[in-house]
Amino acid sequence: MFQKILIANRGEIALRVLRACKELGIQTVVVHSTADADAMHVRLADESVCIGPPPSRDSYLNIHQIVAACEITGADAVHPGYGFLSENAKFADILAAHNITFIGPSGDHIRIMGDKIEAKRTAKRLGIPVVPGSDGAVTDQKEARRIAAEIGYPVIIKASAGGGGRGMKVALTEADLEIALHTASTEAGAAFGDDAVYIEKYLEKPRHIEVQVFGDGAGRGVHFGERDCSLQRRHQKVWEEAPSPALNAEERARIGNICAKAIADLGYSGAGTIEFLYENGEFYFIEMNTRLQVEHPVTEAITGIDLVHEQIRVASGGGLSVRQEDIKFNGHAIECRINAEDPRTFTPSPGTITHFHTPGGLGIRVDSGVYSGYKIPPYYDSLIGKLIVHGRNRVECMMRLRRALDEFVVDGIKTTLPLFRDLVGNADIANGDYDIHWLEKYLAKEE
Ligand code: MV4
Repeated sequence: MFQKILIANRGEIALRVLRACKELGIQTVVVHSTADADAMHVRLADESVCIGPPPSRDSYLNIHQIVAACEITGADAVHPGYGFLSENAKFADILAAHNITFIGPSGDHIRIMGDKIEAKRTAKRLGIPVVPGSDGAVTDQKEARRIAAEIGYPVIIKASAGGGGRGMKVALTEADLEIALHTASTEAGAAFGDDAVYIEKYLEKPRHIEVQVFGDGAGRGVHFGERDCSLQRRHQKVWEEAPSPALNAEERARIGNICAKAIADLGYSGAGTIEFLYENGEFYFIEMNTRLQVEHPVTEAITGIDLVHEQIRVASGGGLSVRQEDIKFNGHAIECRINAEDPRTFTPSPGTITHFHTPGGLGIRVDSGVYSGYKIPPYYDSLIGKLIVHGRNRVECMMRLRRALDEFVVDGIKTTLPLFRDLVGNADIANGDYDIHWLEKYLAKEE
């Protein structure tokens, strides 16, 4: 087991990882920018190292500073959290070259999944169902027309270096295809330095369902069920839940087992998320994330398993603590992302939190890095906390969520809490009847 882990992140996830380290009796080092000297994770860590000025590129993304902080403190492993360097293959490789363990998959697996064409090719080879489309990059207009005619319109053009909704163009008919292909490719070249694009059938009203997987790096793979993350705005998830209201136990087991086997065959190590679009009873792979995700607590709530403990165990060579048959699904969980933002326009609202009171009671978890009197710096993501509610079933979960939202107090700044108070009373949400476009349509109506 590791002696000392360096946490290369900030905010609620830095605290989340710190808690897991404490439970496992591992010493903690955090790195922080000058803007985060007063942050909770800095106060609670055994050691802290200031690695630079506020802009992320000079601090949380500065690989050399982070490696130096490891050398100075004698950390033997790095947990990257999510965002920042968590899916940076070069960072994983550099740490390995310094004999520091990256708590995550190999640089090669990160690289494969970062290239969306290569990721899709790999998924297909491993037996994961993918969206019908081009087999690799498309450059030629004639070839694009042939593929689009074959799969049928509408089609979507995606950047291979994109992902998470960046660099996509929809072509409703052949008349749109030439411009869509040209713009997608030009924009991808400018944004990512890689103009490779591919074509897929455009699914019009899917849900976003993702499967939590883990590999032990030695040929074993398991799944921890799915999360439904369809409620999002501009590719930012707002509300996530597990299990998906759209799936039954057979569908869950079928897609879960396909994913677990794929992870085993890939020889993958650590936590991963396989993202699907789900429409008319079918799953279509879109991307794989090679990190722990923001919404991992809903999976923890319904399985009772600490996924950060598992990441640390696997990275240290101790293997997974569970076999597939040990993973049982219990009840329902919902996560609301509390952002320091206007609840209608989502404009960031940094500033001082004058009063912070979190809900409690059975089935309530709040993961947050803030406190009363804390001043939110304007330089980073606006996520200040997550409310995760568990119940024996979805109805109980929703009742408890409504109650928890009533107890939550965040004064001094605007937050997305009022949005959740509206959503929890909405009939479509109560019925689990929503797709990836539901929230944006709802927000447009409310204006
Ligand atoms: C799609 C799609 C429809 N058809 N691919 C957006 C994020 C990126 N991960 C993939 N995305 C989409 N890919 C096909 N073939 C619709 C989206 C999409 C979306 C997906 C998940 C959650 C929210 C979304 C919002 C708009 C579009």
